[in-house]
Amino acid sequence: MTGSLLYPRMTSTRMKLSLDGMWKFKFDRNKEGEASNWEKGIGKSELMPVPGSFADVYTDSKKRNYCGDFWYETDFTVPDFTGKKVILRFGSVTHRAVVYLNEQKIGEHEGGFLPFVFDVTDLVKNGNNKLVVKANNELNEESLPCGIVKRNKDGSIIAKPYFDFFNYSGIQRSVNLLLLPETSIEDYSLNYNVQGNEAVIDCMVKSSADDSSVKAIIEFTDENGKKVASEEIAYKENGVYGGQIRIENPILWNVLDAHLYTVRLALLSEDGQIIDEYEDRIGIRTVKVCGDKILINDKPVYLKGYGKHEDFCALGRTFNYSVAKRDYECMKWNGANCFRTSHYPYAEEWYQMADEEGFLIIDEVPAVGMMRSTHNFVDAGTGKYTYFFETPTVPTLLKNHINQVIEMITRDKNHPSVFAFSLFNEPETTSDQSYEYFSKVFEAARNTDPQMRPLTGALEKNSSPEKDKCNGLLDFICLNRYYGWYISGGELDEAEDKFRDELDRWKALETGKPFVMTEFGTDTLSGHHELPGTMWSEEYQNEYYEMNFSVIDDYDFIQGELVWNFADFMTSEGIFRVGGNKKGIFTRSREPKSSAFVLKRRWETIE
Ligand code: BDP
Repeated sequence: MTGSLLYPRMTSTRMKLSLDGMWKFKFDRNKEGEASNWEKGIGKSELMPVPGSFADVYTDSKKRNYCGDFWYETDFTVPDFTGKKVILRFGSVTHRAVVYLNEQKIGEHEGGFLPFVFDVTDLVKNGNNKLVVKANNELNEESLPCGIVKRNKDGSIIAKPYFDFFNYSGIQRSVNLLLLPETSIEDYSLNYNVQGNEAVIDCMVKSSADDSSVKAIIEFTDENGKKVASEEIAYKENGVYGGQIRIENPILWNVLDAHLYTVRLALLSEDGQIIDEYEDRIGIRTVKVCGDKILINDKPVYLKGYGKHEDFCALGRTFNYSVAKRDYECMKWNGANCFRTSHYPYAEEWYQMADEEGFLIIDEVPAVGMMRSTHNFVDAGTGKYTYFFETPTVPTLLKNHINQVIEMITRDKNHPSVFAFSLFNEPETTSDQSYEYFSKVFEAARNTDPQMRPLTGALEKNSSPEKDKCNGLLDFICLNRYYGWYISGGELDEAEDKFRDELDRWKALETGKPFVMTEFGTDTLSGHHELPGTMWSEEYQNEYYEMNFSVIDDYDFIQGELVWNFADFMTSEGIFRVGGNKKGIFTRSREPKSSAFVLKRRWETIE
């Protein structure tokens, strides 16, 4: 993969052309597409929305659950691009894609939740162009997220995820063509140091050209439209520029009190002509972990909020501004300040909205399912051990994991909302091999993030204080625990004792680190009431949270509570799920269960 992961924007030098719409679409059950030259055109087909997840538009279960290769095709015409380069950008294709333009393969991408680009200047034509994508949504143990496929008697395959969310697939995010200057800005990063009433900003700009005669300028404009800094930064090497910019009396970005600056980056020719310019919205803030506290702008923050999913009726995992806006409104209404992008990086617009709202995000890579279990949540704490990190698939998996960590951090590093990266969810962490594996993943992340943000990962119950080998890698420790649901369900007194006992054992370990509860919750059928509360009723969900909060409040090293889940969401079918996972505080259509009011009362009163 080559090129820039910058969010596609229009500026005076950049044009963005959307290729979204209805594309031709076809399943390739017998994997005949390549042999039959579908890259030249997929032939008889149907229309499918792009962006979109194909599953829930269907009424037929074979199509909804389809697993394997599937193809998309569209035609487009480009305006005159003389003197420009033409970049093709996919927001994401789940889980992997091979892309053909005008019958030629232009490249491929592995990983279903991150963008990729191709420079197609030499292939794109005046007049009609044919774009064909061969996508694939199979799961295996060498790529993220992990799972397997099962072959049916008729030769078809179905996905068996080692995770608890539906395997939504397709071209799930926007596709754009970008017309850019030949020499263009490919990347930038900022790192903030606030000293007294001055922000010292380390700036990096990457140009596509290794040409020291090209100058790079960075400008910051505040919310009132006042330019507060405008400076040239020095050429280093290989197209990279670097320098420091100082801003007096900066207005800091803060939790639920967002203040953003517009940053303008420009490349100029020797005689001062603009070659390329790019604009973005950034926030000046610092993030540190100090003892058992998480500090934003040197002040401790307590995280209140959710683990979420990108999930909505008919849309599957497709980004939709109205759904996202509703989610932020619901989260603000009940006093949340944070969410985790469980269990994969979300569409870029989620982070832009968090930047504007002052939300904190734990940004998670799709490293889920590393325990070979479809019922992680049930197996957690049973001592189940699958030798996951002791199999021949590990080297390829590690390569893919590291690639996706690097792509995620590269894409998301400039968002003030992103204050931490989560590099796994509930893997086996009790072996030396798991430690060896994750130390490489963490090292890659530390080498990639210019802001050196805290790194973390969510531990399931087998990763107990006595057995876990990986908590030393984490800057703060995230626990997913279901005392009162999977453990001692229906017996909240016993659940409370067990929860306290485990936290006492973590305390005894004296990690000196902050802890965050990243998952706890109960499946609850909206509108199902019982007195006394029994499992699945709204009353039980409320009692469960009251119990968990009373425990959490007794442990000073816990610096956050992200309940599971913001809303009910779709999963694979199974005996544990009724129309999906029902642990939402809101229903799938975003109406509150009564627990939303319990959280509101609590989160509006605790700091
Ligand atoms: C945990 C997983 C999460 C599940 C949750 C649950 O991290 O993805 O949805 O349990 O059971 O094991 O609801």
